[in-house]
Amino acid sequence: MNAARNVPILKTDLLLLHPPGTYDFRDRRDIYFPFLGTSGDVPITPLYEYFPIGFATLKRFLSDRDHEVKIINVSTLLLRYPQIDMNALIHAFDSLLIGIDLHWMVHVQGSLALAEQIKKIRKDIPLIFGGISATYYAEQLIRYPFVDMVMRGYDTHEPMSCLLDTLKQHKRVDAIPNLLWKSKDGQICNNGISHSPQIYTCGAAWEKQPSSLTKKISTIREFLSTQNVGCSYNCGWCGGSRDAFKRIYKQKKSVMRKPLQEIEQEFDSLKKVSEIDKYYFYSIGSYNETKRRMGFFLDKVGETNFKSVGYEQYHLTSEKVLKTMVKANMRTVITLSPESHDLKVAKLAGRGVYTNDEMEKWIEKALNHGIYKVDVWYFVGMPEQDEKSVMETVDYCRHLLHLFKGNAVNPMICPMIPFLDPGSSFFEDPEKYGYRLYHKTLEEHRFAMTRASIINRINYETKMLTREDLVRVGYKAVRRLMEEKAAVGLLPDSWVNKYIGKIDDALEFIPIVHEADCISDEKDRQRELERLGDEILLRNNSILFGGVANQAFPVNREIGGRWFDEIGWEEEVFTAFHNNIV
Ligand code: B12
Repeated sequence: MNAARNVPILKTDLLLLHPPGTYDFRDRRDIYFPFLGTSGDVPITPLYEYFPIGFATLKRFLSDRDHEVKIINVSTLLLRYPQIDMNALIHAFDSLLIGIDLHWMVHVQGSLALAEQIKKIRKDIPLIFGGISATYYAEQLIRYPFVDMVMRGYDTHEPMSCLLDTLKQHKRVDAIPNLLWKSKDGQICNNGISHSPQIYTCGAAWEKQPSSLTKKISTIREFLSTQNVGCSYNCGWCGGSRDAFKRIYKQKKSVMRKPLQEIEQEFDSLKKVSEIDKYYFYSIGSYNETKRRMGFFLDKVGETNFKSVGYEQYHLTSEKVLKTMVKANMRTVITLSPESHDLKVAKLAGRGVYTNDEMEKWIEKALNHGIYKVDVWYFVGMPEQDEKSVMETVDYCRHLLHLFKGNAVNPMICPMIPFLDPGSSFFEDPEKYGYRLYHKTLEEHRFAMTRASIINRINYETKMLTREDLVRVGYKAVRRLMEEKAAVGLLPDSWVNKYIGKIDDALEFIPIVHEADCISDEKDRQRELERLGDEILLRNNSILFGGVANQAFPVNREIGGRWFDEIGWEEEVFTAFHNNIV
């Protein structure tokens, strides 16, 4: 094994890699990443650095069965240490198996390019893909020459354990459930999907945090929790909705729940995290929980001394539950996502279960009960939603800001870009819902993500909004909303002015890049993009670095120390060897 250029060998059984959305984004002069990540509420760059929470549960399940698991968040690593030679790292891998997630489709280019690069250097290590998009596109994915296996399913714990046992014993993999794999002579073999447990097997063990978390003091401290997988609700744009889940995983049931003892174990591990009182705890999917299970969950939240807790809610939470939430944590944040102020659009988006009036009355009650904050999310790209409707949503946000002065109610808006989720009902039957798809296959999506223009990367348009509109109207809406927030004093003028300046720059520069990217003659296109290269790079470097901002907190905070910032090696390796591995 070659300990290339001073990177210590990273020995483990399973090495899980989370790719950046675009590999290798550093020094790219031919892809423009405009300011304004497409994720509003979570603190990430346009590389989408969250890895699937399933990495954490896999690590726990497999470690308990004597399989060593290490995780590298390649995005985090390259953002924090831009000089790193990725090839040197790949040379230092020493694992039985490498796993790459293609959970979110936005990682399509990054995951495939990373796999290709690894295979060029390390033919000796088998490579497996997993995640929602990997399951949806499994048959297309396995055809790439550098992909050896795809593990399908929403719960891959047991099959992955069997696979590692089998690899350790040098046996054949033809009995591993859910596996799609290639034999040595390149034949594609399908083991079928027989492992579909009616529960979600396992929680994470949070007490063992990446070294950066315990050694660095970062301003972003959060944990995330899901008590189930799938969804009870059926939003047509969502690749994890009730129908999408059933379709993708071929299931009759649409929600699989974590056993209560697993939830309990997760909380026990959280209680052991040092300074847990400095962490925000983000609960997603508790809207899928039954009353009894939600009660159990809230008891556990109450026993754990988080700094603050956030719950995403589908309906307007009952007063009884609100009171219990506040009792469990004084700084409770509720996130509502009506998606549009217009009830007709909201209903078509799978929401619309309360009117604006009902929501306003509810917010008042919730705040009176001691709810600390209410975030209200709106979306751009929904059926029957035109530019006028989007701007009226912003007008409505303004109304909310004035009605609830102070910072307790924070409306936000986000364009649904770059992708309409593959596997969602709108994606499966676009015409029926007023959508048109530009990219359908895995390869079309991969190629799209290499396009210089964000407009060309988008995979859909609606009857009401073209791809250009989705970007322009989406950015304009965010811009106006930020102005409204400055006007009511929710955000400081200086932050907002800086933010708006960057949006304006993006709104000006996007059409320039788009025009160049649409030149049909390949040589002319490249020449024109090359001419813009310095300008593109300058802008990319201003967002792809070791800091991150979002709409909710529009000021850069340090990357590193988030629960998904695992980097495989000890942090010192990179600080110490930094100069040598350039
Ligand atoms: C919780 C959640 C989040 C959390 C993060 C969760 C996390 N880190 O895992 C937050 C809020 C941060 C989030 C963000 C985003 N999300 Co989200 N999210 C969800 C949600 C609600 C639940 C996911 C869940 O419960 N997973 C279950 C957990 C327990 O397991 P798991 O992580 O899936 O892992 C298991 C398997 O998938 C598999 N597996 C996964 N990866 C791998 C890799 C290998 C090698 C193997 C073997 C197995 C494997 O094995 C694991 C163990 O069993 C779903 C909706 C839904 N109902 O599914 C959307 C969903 C997954 N998100 C989605 C999207 C689009 C996003 C964003 C891109 C949105 C945006 N524009 O910003 C970002 C991406 C963030 C990033 N990567 O940086 C889409 C994905 C559609 C698609 N196919 O692309 C979904 C389906 C719905 C939606 N439209 O919002 N999300």
